[in-house]
Amino acid sequence: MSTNLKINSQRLWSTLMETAAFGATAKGGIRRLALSDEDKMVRDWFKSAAEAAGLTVSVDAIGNMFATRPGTEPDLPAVAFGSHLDTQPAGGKFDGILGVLAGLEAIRTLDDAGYQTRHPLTLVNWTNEEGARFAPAMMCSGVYAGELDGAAMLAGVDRDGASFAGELERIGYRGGETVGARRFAAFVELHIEQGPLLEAAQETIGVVAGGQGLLWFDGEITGRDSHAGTTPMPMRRDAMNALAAVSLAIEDIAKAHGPAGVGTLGEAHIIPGSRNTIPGAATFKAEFRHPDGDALTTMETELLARCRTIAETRNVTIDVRRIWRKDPIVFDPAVVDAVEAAAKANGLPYRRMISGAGHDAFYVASTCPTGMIFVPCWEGISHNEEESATETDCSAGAQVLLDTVVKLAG
Ligand code: HGY
Ligand code: MN
Ligand code: MN
Repeated sequence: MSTNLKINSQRLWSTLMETAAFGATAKGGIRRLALSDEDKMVRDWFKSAAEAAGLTVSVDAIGNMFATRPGTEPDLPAVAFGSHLDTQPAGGKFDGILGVLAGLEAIRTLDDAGYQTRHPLTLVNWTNEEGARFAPAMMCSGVYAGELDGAAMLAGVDRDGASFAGELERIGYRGGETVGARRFAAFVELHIEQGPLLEAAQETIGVVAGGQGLLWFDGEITGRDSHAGTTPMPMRRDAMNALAAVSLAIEDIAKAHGPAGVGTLGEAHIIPGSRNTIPGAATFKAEFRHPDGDALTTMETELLARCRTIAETRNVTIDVRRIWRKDPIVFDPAVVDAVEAAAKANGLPYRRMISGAGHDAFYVASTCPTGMIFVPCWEGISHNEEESATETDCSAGAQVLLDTVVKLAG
């Protein structure tokens, strides 16, 4: 199925390196939190690059950016592709960004060839996929899909109290398009695997058949501040040690539901934060993931039970609540087959697999036939400034994306 349309590897790579400057960190990564000044820089870059490629750019009321190329049959729904441009606090150059810039490269290749598809094509930058500054992750594809409430998301605040709506206004990307107004014929997302399987197997393409489910929790622990020197150990109501017990309980539960189950307590604050005051309070943010929805439910039940026990034995209160659940998803067989056919036609070693990481495609899948393409990343490392991928693999992924999109768009 490989068309004679060949992406320009060097041009793709140079866009990846150029945009890595927006939020570049000293260690070679990117800090580009959603709706930050750095996010604005890359959005502005993306908008002008898209318009220079002849695309019409529209922004919806929650900041999702849609860049559309006309097809020969304008009444057909667009075939869409893309990903996200925001990053983790200490993120890498490829997570999300590859999917957007490979989409731009696909458009540029079609322009060079003067090739027009039947369906219009729409390249998408989804707002706030990471959920690092404003929870949850995959937020604005979730609102687009009608699975997250837009007003509630706009009212959300970051740890400094800045509101999502205010920040969206500030960077000038609170657009006029109604969220969810447009629907696609299909959506394909290219992404680095963010895990070790493809690299270890020396395979170039992951034909992604689905994704595991996620649970996110927020929690507060309340004990009592007291003097580190004078308070006998049995009398302490130490919120830090209760926090440690909660974190180890999350690890226990994940392992008990292994090997697929995973659990992380990734963010915490202890109060008041003085070496010689026993911490009287702590807040934490945690998550579980599992490919099976019932197992996720059991993991949540077990966590609540463990928190009750920890609270009683340590004489603290623990308030823990689930703030987000995304069920496991299965991608559309026809789109998955189109990705597999493109990998085969390009003679690329591939495997079918499910995604351990969450992606905007997980939400878009509830609105139209959807699939994903993975390429390897170095040692499977991601959400890390050392995240890296090779030009060869990125270009192979972009080629499979182009061929898949052309197949779906006619
Ligand atoms: O958390 C995730 O899986 C995604 O990288 N935001
Ligand atoms: Mn991502
Ligand atoms: Mn990510």
